[in-house]
Parts: sequence; C-alpha cells; structure tokens
Amino acid sequence: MSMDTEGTNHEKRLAAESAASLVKDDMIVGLGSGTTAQVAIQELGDRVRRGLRIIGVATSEKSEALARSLGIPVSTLAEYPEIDLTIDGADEVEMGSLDLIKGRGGALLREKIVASASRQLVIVVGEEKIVDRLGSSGEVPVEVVPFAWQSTARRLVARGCKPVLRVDSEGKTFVTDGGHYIMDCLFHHGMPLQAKATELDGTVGVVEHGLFLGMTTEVHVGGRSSVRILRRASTAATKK
Ligand code: A5P
Repeated sequence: MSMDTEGTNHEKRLAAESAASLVKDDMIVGLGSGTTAQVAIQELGDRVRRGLRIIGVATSEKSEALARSLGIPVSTLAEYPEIDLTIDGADEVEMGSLDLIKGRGGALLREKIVASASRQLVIVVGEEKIVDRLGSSGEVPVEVVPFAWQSTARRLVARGCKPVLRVDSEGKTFVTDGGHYIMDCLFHHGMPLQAKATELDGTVGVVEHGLFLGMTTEVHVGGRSSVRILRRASTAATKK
C-alpha cells in the first residue's frame, strides 16, 4: 500500500471515529455510503459488539449489507421516519456554507432521502474534499429515469452543463440501487452551482441531484493527526 493510500485511510478513520463518537444508545442512525462512511459503519459495528444499542437506516444496499454483517440492527424509514443522526461522506464540501456535492459513488437518491429525514447530518471527509467554491473538483451527479434519458440529457445541456452518462468498470451503463441512471454533469464556470439546484429539481426526467444544500450540521475533517470540525453558520473550527 502506498504512503498516500495509507495516509488517506488514516484520515478517513480519524474522521469516521470522531463522527461515530456522537452516536449514543437508542439513537436511530442513518448509515451513509462510500468508503469513508463504511469506516464509520465499521466503527459503529465495533461499538454495537461492545453493547451500544442503535438502529441503522442504510442509504445503499452495500451499506445495509455491511451493517448487517457487523451485527448492527437495520430498519427502514417506514418504521422509523425520523433519524437522530446520519453519518455520510461527500465528494465536495464548500467552506463556510458546508453545502455538498454527493453521489460520485452512485448512492445520492437514498442518501438525500435519509439526510432529509435526519435531525443531524454529520459529514466525514479528508482535507482534500474541502473546497472554496462548490464544483471546483468536477461534476454534479444527477440521477435520471432510464426512459428517454437522451431527452433528459438534452434538457440538462439547456441548463448549462455537459452531461455524461455514467458507465461501470465493464463499460455498461451504471444502474443505481433505485434502478436509475446517473448523468455526471459538468457545469460551466461562472454562476454559483447552488443556483442550479432549483433548475435541476424542475427538470423533467431528473429523479434527484447531488447538490445537498443547507443540510449539513457539521463536518468532521480527518487530517494527519487530528480532526477539524466545521459547523455551519460559522467559520470557526475546533480541533480534537
Ligand atoms: C456516494 O454516492 C457518495 O455520495 C459518497 O458519500 C461520496 O462519494 C464520498 O465517498 P468516499 O467517502 O468514498 O470518498
């Protein structure tokens, strides 16, 4: 394993452990998706084995399978419509607003539904995910219905972006847990991406998009030896 990968894994673990420490007995916990959220699920699994009582609600099939394999009781939003705290990763976090881009791992729809039902959304990332301006590192994933996706792509072009249909490692069209496709949309620089959220919400054929605006409670940023915690409505950061 390269030093870089080791470093990144270490940073993910620090962030994940810090966020998981917020979880207390009898909480309903949203279980995020992606490699950093997986580390948080593993940490929660360890704590469940040592006696922590929680119920998890997963944001993807993969996270659900991992949680079950670790002995974390898993339920649904139908049973538990209100979630106390969700721990999830992100592809970008905008400094200050703590607005997010999510979904580059392919799980954005369920992630947004779970985040919307959560009293607290705690994001776990490494320093490389923090950006000054949303969209700095690339595309916004947009989940679309497969039917006439080419028409939806044309509508997305009219919204000012260049959409690319996501394919998997074998070159087949990537299909989400919900049976949809993802278009990775690169927006022209200029207007703040936040202004595009309402346009995407109103685009026929779009199921959901990866702009998570005004949802984050706090961000645990894993560094080399400490965790920086960012809270919304304040640029103040604390170190653990
Ligand atoms: C899943 O689709 C995403 O929203 C992930 O939360 C995001 O891609 C971050 O994943 P990593 O923790 O693997 O970088």
